[in-house]
Amino acid sequence: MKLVIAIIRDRDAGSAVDGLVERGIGVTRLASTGGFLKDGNTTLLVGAREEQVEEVMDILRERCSRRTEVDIVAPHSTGGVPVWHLGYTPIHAEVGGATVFVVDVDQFRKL
Ligand code: 2BA
Repeated sequence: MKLVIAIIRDRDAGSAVDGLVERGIGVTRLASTGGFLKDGNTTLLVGAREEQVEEVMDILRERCSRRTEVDIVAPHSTGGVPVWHLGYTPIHAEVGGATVFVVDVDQFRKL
């Protein structure tokens, strides 16, 4: 048994969850926030048999939009300085696709 932890864009989450559920693969959807952009994203927890992992990857590949580059202007840390001194920093980042961790599951039980 494996646990696939996939961090994806919010806009791709519905389609990815539907793709997994349609194939009978269990999934839990969590609201998360990226540390760099400090923007909302979605984390999927997918418990899968070892032989299902590539199927999960295929669904994520198919359902999560391709990576694109974005330029945004984000508030930078105030480092304790009062908020009216908040500065803004231009950030260039690649977004989209999926960041995926696959970990071994020691036990999977439903009690
Ligand atoms: P964020 O941390 O908000 O990062 C969003 C995107 O910003 C990243 O996309 C990457 O293209 C860029 N980025 C992140 N850190 C950077 C840095 N120090 N310098 C320059 N650019 C940087 P992804 O790599 O696809 O990551 C998407 C989201 O996946 C991340 O959102 C974070 O929530 C998660 N993530 C990525 N790598 C992770 C890791 N090693 N451990 C845990 N979560 C991770």
